[in-house]
Amino acid sequence: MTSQLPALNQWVAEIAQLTQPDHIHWCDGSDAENTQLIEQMLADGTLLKLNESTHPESYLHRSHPDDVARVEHLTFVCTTEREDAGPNNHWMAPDEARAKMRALFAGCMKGRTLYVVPYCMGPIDSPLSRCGVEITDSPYVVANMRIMTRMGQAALARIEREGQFVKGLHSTGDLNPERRFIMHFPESLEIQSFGSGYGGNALLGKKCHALRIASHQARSEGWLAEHMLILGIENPQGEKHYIAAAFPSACGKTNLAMLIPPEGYVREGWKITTIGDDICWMRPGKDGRLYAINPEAGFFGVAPGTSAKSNPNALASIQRNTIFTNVAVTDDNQPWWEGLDARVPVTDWKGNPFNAEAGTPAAHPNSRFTVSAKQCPSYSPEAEAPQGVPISAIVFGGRRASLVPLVFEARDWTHGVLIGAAMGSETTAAATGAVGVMRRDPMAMKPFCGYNFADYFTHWLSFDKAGAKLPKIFHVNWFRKGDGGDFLWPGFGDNMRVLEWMLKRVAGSVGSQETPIGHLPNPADINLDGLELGDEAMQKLFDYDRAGWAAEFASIGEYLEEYGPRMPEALKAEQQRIHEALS
Ligand code: OXD
Ligand code: MN
Repeated sequence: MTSQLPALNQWVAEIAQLTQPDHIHWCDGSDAENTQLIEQMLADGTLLKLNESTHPESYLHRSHPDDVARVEHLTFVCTTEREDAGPNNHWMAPDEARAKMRALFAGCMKGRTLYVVPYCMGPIDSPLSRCGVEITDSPYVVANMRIMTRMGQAALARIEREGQFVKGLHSTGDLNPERRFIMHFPESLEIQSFGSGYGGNALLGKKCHALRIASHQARSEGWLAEHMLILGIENPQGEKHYIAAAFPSACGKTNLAMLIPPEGYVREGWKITTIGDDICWMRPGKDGRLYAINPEAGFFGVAPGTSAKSNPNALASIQRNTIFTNVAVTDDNQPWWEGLDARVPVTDWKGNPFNAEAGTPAAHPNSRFTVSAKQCPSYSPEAEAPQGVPISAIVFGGRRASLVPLVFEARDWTHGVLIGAAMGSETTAAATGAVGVMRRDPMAMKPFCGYNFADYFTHWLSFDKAGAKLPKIFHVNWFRKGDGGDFLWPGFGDNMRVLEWMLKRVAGSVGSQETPIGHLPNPADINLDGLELGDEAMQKLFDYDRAGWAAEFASIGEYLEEYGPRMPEALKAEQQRIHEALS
């Protein structure tokens, strides 16, 4: 097969010439094709079948033990000018990167099949969607892309119509970490990834396209590509609002997106629906509001910690038709991970007998499930709406054991952009490297912004113009700890209480405490019925520590300075104003 687009045929032919595959397969995304690929992967051990009666049509994949997370130190943005990638990215000159990758790709598909994977990020008929083609030699990647994107025939038809697509080239190579690179060429809309089969490095539609390349495209076309979940809230009167929320990887985006409200709320008729759990593309509509789509079609969620208590909707979603990666297995061949339940698995994520005494986890801390969003009980039909959903509030949040209160609201858009730019969080297992180290992660985009953060903040500020009806911006911290080291806020379903307060602020129906860091809630305006929060919790969740924040703002000032003269004056002025107010 070939396509009706000469540019696509020619690119596939060039790559085949370079990589020398035994076969070329154009993916149509059909059930028959998927079945055939699964059978092939079961036969060669790439997939293992899980318990058919408890988890029908579900499979386990064990990745190479050195290939279990995104590799930020091997991820590059290759712009002509180094400054355009910014201090937030690793940079390599495009010619040097192309030569390096050419050498790695030369002959790398001998004995393998080259798969051509046309995909669409976003509903097929949405003007906000963008398409790409991934060439890969991994059937595991093909099966995952089929779940995570609109993949196959319909996407190819749109690509042929539009004539434009992001070119992604991927090979698992020999999985040698010394020969692993994830390169982005935003100026020519290209991605090249070699030496990893892990999700974020290999499913090129996700982080590489929908965030790094798309953020660059969005800047030039006047929209935003963000690392945000999107959820819908319906109140008992039937009014619907949509909230987009940015949190760093493995900080509970999937849990918040699928939240089940506390009993009292359900009784009153509140409902949460899920549009997306990881990525949000938004652009101003004719009425001046921001309209958002989820460019993905599935969830690539972190398994550990997912349970009937923490996220019943996610657990219900992954009982069938699911690909699990690097989880443990029980004696009756069910997938298992830390935090799921009290059972003890027999096999760990590497396929070795599990020894509970050894003190190491049975599932990899970054083990994942890949599942179609349509299987989620809270999935909203609005996720398929071509025009997207209007956003009422944007939420930024990180993991902060100290200092940062439960919730506060920005005074205006510029202040909100500063709140996003100043976000800090403790690192997690979603990327290789130390876990639990506090780092600045502006808008949760540190690993994903395809250009200089200073230009990115300028772009964010530019949305505040005549006629714009922008969402309110909030900051939350579900992870505040007490002096004894325990979390002070119950989190999960109880986060609904904070969302309800946000909607009251959007409606203008409650006041707040004005402070230099923003509007803090009057605790009486947040529904805390049924919670037992002690004095320490009330004080740390709802108050702010002036001296601590003065030090934080000094550090935010130093951080902004790292970006030099490109950093927008308006943001620096906002930082200085707040810093002075705190002194
Ligand atoms: C993800 C991540 O996989 O952020 O979503 O790492
Ligand atoms: Mn993510």
